[in-house]
Amino acid sequence: MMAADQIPTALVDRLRSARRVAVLTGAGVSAESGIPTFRDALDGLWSRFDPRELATPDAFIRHPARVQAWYRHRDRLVDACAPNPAHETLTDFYARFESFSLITQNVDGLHRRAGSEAAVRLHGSLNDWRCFACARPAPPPDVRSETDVPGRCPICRGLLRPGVVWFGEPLPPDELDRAMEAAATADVFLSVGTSGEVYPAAGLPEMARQQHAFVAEINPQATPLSAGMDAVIRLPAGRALPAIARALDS
Ligand code: BJW
Ligand code: ZN
Repeated sequence: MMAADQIPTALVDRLRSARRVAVLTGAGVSAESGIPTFRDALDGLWSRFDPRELATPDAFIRHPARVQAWYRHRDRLVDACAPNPAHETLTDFYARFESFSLITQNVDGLHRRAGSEAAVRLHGSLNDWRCFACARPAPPPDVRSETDVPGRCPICRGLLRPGVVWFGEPLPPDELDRAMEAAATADVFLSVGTSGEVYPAAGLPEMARQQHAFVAEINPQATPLSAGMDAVIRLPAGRALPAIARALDS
C-alpha cells in the first residue's frame, strides 16, 4: 500500500512509532541544489576528468595544482548554491523524533547551512584546508587551473589539501563511531541519494538492518543496497522527504 506521493505506508507506520531514526545522505540530496553527483559528467574545464579519479591521494601527489583547482572550483559552485527541501526537511527531523542522527558523506556543508549543525560528516568538509605535510590548518589556495603554481603551507612549504577524505584514507574516527552507533541503535534507517558503493558508509544500512531497524532507500535509481531494503522510494530526495513529513502529519 502506498500513501500519497508514493510513500509506502509501512515506512510511515514505522516512523510514527520510531524512537530512534538515522539517515545517511549522499551526493543525490544536493543534486536538486545544482551540485553535480560523482556520477554526473563534469562540465567545462573539468569535462575530461572522472571525479572519483581526482579524489585520491595519488592524483593529488601527481597533479597537486589540478586537484587544488578542482576543489576550489567546487567551493565556488557550492557558495552559489543553497540548501533544498531535502536538507530542510532533514533539519526538521531533529525536532520530530525523540532521537535523530543525520550522517552525511557530503563535503558541501549544505546540511549545516540548512541548520543541521550536528550532522556527522563522514568524508570531511570542502572548507577546512590543511597542509599535506605538517597538517596545520591553512587558508584555501587561490589556484584556478592545473597550470597555476600549487598552493603551499606558509609554515613548512608542504602542499595544501582540502579537508576531505580521499579513497584509501581513514574516515575521522569519532565521526565513524557516531555513525555506527546511530546505525546499530536505529529503529528506522533511511539511505538517501547515495549510490551505496563507497565503504564504510555503504555498510551502515546493512548494519542497521541486522540490528532489526526498518531500512528504506530514497533514490530515483536502483543501487546495490536496494535489494536489502524493506522499502524503496524512487523519487528525488527533495520531493520524497517533504512527502514523508506530510504523510506523518496527516
Ligand atoms: C538522487 C538524486 C536526487 C541523483 N534525489 N537521489 C569494503 C569493500 C570494498 C571496498 C572498500 C571497503 N572498505 C573500504 C573500501 C575502499 C574504499 C571503497 O569504498 N571503495 C569502493 C569504491 C569499492 N573506501 C575507502 O577508501 C574509504 N576509506 C577507508 O575505508 O579507509 C580504511 C583505512 C583504515 C585505516 C587506514 C587507512 C585506510 C574512504 C572513502 C572516501 C570517499 N571519498 C569521496 C570523495 C570525498 C571528497 C570529495 O567530495 O571530493 O567521497 S569519493 C565520493 O564517493 C565522495 C562521496 O561522499 C562518496 C559516495 O558517493 P555518493 O554520495 O554515493 O554519490 P554518487 O555520485 O556515487 O551517487 C549519487 C546517487 O544519488 C546516485 O545513486 C543517484 O541515482 C542519486 N541521485 N539525483 C535522490 N535528486
Ligand atoms: Zn605545513
